[in-house]
Amino acid sequence: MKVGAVVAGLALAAFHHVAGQSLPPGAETVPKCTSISVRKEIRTLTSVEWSTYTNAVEKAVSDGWINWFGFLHQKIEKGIHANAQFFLAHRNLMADYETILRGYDPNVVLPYWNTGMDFQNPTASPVLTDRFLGGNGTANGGCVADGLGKGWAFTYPKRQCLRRKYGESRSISRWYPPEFVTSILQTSKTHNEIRMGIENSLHGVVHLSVGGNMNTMYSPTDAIFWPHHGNIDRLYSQWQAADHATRDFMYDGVNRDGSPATLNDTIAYTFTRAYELMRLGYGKLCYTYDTIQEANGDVGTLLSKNLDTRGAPAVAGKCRHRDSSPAKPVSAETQTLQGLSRAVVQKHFPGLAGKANPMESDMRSPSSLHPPSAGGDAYVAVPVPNEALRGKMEYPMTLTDDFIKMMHLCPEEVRALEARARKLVDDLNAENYLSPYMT
Ligand SMILES: *[C@@H]1O[C@H](CO)[C@@H](O)[C@H](O)[C@H]1NC(C)=O
Ligand SMILES: *[C@@H]1O[C@H](CO)[C@@H](O)[C@H](O)[C@H]1NC(C)=O
Ligand SMILES: [Cu+2]
Repeated sequence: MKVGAVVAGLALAAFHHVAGQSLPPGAETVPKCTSISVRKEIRTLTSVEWSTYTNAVEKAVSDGWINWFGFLHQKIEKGIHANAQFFLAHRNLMADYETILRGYDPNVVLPYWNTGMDFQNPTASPVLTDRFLGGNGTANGGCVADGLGKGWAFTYPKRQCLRRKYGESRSISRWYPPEFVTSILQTSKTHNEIRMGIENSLHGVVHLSVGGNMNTMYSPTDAIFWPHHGNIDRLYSQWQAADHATRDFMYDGVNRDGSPATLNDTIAYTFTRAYELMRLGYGKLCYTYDTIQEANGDVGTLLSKNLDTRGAPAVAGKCRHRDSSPAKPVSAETQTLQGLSRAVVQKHFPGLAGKANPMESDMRSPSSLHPPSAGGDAYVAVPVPNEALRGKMEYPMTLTDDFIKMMHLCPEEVRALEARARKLVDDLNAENYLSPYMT
């Protein structure tokens, strides 16, 4: 009893208090980045940004790096899925991948793909066309023949082309709508809750329904893997940014071996500890996301790809301490949720019942995919919701037992989350809701 109290006291004393935050042991040694890049939605890249990215990716593929990432991911699969390390391990993998790409071109910034915006008809997404990542595999061996994945070939795990087969074991129909993602952001109070809520839902259905390489443990060999996981990391980062003081170092749940997760844990197959990967803007995580910038009311910085924080402490401060930020914009899309009945808002979107925190919304304005004139050659789409679909949102597709097994997911957790998504859809339809993404 007494010993326990002393240990707890020491642990507390060891926390460093910096700017209102308690830093766990070790975290004070992780250096602050001197330069921050902004990861953007893939559709909003200018043609120069896109070719900077794809030229580096093509070189990494032909040099065999992509084999390495496929191998590594498969090697550590059990350590990094369905447990506490999911977000941090993939965050780390992406940072390493970006470092490799920057060896070819230092201007590379990883994009992300907001799959929620395409939830209603994934195969019609412009992202899955020749303009971006390419589409379904062809009849010729299932090999991808357009977009970024065109003609890719690997030696791991055997000599083969990049394959996709839409819906090979579950039809590629509805994904998870931004409304569901928003609900997860607003109701998750622990690291484990946000991890389960994202990993078991949109993370899984994209892997499964694209099929081919994406439906294997060497999925980093598909060009889709990286922008997809960029999106997963974005949502986790946004959830953290909604309450920096509490969530920047919130880490809980269990590791693969059942031991409780701690910030001093080593991430599977690395020398990197959890506390080094918790906070964007520190250590190897020198980036943020455009949606975080937008929610900060910091849209101007999006005009420049790299936000250099040297000599601009006001901007850096604004990104980190939401209390010092000016009033935040709440998008028109978020307002459509606020128009729902009190019962539905309280049940699914409790964050909207009080003072809405834009970080906890994934209801992104479709017009933000229409970037300012500097990116005038970017993809332009301002979808218009279809009145005929009011009250007709459909259930998201579900995971297969085989996929759940391959990903080492907990079936009860997955099925409970799927049921929750169906309840959300039922409740929205009962109020004759029209999603701005149902076009
Ligand atoms: C973290 O773990 C290492 C051993 O793996 C140990 O040397 C170090 O003291 C630990 N740090 C803390 C703060 O517990
Ligand atoms: C995807 O391509 C395969 C052939 O590789 C074809 O059998 C399948 O019908 C296609 N799926 C869709 C949804 O287009
Ligand atoms: Cu993974």
